[in-house]
This record gives sequence, C-alpha cells and structure tokens, in this order.
Amino acid sequence: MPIRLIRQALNGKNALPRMWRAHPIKDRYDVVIIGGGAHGLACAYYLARYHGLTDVAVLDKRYIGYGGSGRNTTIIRSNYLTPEGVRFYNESVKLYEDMSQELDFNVMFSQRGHLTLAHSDAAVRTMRLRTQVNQVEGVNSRLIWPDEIKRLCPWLDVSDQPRYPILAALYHPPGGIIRHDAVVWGYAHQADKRGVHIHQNCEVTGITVEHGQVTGVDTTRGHIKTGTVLNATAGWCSTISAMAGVKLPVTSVPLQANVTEPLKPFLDVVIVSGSLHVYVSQSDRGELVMGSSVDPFTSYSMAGTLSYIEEISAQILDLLPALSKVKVLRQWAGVCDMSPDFSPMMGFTPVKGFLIDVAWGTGGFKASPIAGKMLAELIATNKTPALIEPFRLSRFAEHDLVGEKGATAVGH
Ligand code: PYC
Repeated sequence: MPIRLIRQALNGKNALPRMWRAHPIKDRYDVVIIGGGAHGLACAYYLARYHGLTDVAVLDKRYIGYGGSGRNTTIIRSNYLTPEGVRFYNESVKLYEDMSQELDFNVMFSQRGHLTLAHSDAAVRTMRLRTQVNQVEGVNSRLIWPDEIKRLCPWLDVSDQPRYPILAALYHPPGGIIRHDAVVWGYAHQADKRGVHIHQNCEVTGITVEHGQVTGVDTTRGHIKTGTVLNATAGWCSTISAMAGVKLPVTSVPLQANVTEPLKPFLDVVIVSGSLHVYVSQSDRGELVMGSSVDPFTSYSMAGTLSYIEEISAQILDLLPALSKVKVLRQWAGVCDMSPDFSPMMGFTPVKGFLIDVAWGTGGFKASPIAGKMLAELIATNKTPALIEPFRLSRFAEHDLVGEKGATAVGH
C-alpha cells in the first residue's frame, strides 16, 4: 500500500480507486439491507466474506454514514450493567481491536481507557455493581478512587470544592475512541469488493409482504424483489418496520453533541459523568468531542440547539474548569430509537424474511461489528445466535427484559 501511494503521489495521476462503486439497481437481490450505516454495511460484509452471500444490496436514503454512524461521539466500551449487555459489547470490542487488520484500513482505535465518574453514594453503588458484573464476564473494569482518578486525568478537580464532588469512578481500560467514518468506509470497501451493491440516495418507501412473507421493497428508484429484508436503520426504525406491518415499542429522540476548536493533546482518557450527563474525549485532531443527555422530547430533528450548548458548557466547566476559554466549533444531533428496557432489538419478527437490527438507543455505533456479524449468521443459517437471543423482539410480550437503564451518561 505505501509503495502504491508513493507512486501515485509522484506521477500525480491515477488517483486511488473508489472505496465503493455505484451500480445499476437490479430488480432482485437475495438480501436487501435498509440502512447504509456501520450496522448495515457490517452485516453485508460478514454475509459476503464469511457466508458466501454476495447478492446483497445496501440501501441508504442519503449517503453511507449520514445517520447515527457519523453522528456519534465515537466511544467504544463494554462496561455495561447486565450480563447480556456486557457479553455482547465485549465481543464488539474484540472485533474493533482487530478491525484495522480485518478491513485492511486504519480505523485508528485508541484504547485509552474510559472513566465513569460517581458523584454520589448511589452512583458509587451502581459503579460497584457494574464493576462486579463486568469482572464476572471477564471484562477489565474496576472501581477507583480520587487519587488514581487524579493520576489518570490531572485536569479533573477531585477536591470537595465542585458542586458535585468526584467520589469514585468505574475505570474501564479497554474503552476508547475510534475514527467512526473509517469504520463505515472500511466495511463499505470490503463489502463492495466482494460484490455487494451499495445504493445511496435510494429511499425505501414501502415493503411488500404476501401471505406473511416479505417479497420486496419499494424505493424512490423502483421496486426490488427479495425474500429477505434487514431493517438496520437508526432514527427511523419504527417507520421502516411499520411498512412491513411490524409495530416496534420505540420512541425516537434527538441526542446532541459538539466539538471544540483543536487543542494540544492533554486528555488521554474518555471522561463520562452519569450524574452530570456529559462525556468528553479528545480526538486525534485535538478537538474535544462531547455530548450530553438525550433531548426530553420526541423528534426527528438533527439540528443543534442553543440550550444544549448552554447546558453542556456549564456541566463540562464543573468538571474541567480550565476549559473556560475554549471555543465551540460545531454542533449537531442524531436521532436515537429508545426501547422500553434501553436494550436493542435484533432478529426475527412475526413477518417471515423481515429481520431487525434496531432500537440501539444511544449505544448503536459501538455495537456495529458484532451486530453485523450476528445478523449475517442469522440470515445465512436461519438460526438465532445465542449472543443475541436475549435481544429478540418477542421479549417484551414475554416479560423477559434486559434492563440497561443507567449504563450510559445520556439521562436514562
Ligand atoms: O454509551 O458510551 C455511550 C454513549 C456515549 C454517548 C452516547 N452514548
């Protein structure tokens, strides 16, 4: 690869080949994946590479990575609360660790450690519980105290002066950040190389079902026949599912984020405060990437608001007062599909051939490799892998919930 780059730089032509190509849309595919984010593209890649299923189309109404995959704050971690969640996200972290080799593309995964601060006795109890569940599941997490917190992040005020003093933290060394668009492009490239068709600007407007079996999708670029449709959308998962006649218990809300101007490197851990509802990390470009709790209303808006900036600035300055002169560069929002137990829904639905990989709340991006891999296995074998069985849609009717409330800093 470096030799090719040098040759291209020297002769000034022969630009690098496109990472994925545009193809005419066929009138039939074995599998149609709705949603060109990291989940949909990962599933297409695993189908093609590990199951030999290459007659696959990935459809996106805008461009790949336009939705949640390009709007998250790039945090990767597996320090969840439930054994099911910890097990699942741990497999995801493992896939992220090998991703640059797997996709032959540098996704810049930086396992710099993840700190969830506790500012009250109740929060310390929750962190202790999460630590124990993590350790039982073989995940590297431990409870640490202000002296160690200060060593890991000297900029944090661990005295009793702040409004919410820092009492302890859940320290998760394998957690970190990644280049999220590289993940999308890496999967797209490797899926495309194996024959998957990626169709951008192709919005799904209907799903046809005959006698309880999916038969195709209507799109703004024509009808496509297929017996297998995977709904891998975020933000619009309930509207897409409703097209197939499947009602999802989901509420969609915006989650806002922002970045600051670039600063010299000073922050080499991810800082999260569940009580203040903030998280912040420093990107490889030096920008501080931060976010807050979900907006308290249902909406499909992806615009930032002034009240968000006011609120997050106050919370961040409580933790890191030295940032008071730092300028905000840009802000945005993504739409999160929240389920009643704050866990995702993956697998079969009552409509044959209509599968879901949805309701990721605020934790979708970090799940994309393992979700894609598991959904590919399910499509190829028609059997639900044990790892995703707890997240089946039918769990709500069966009263068998996977309660992840409180395992993020986003206000739930
Ligand atoms: O779960 O790590 C997380 C997260 C960060 C921002 C939203 N969710």
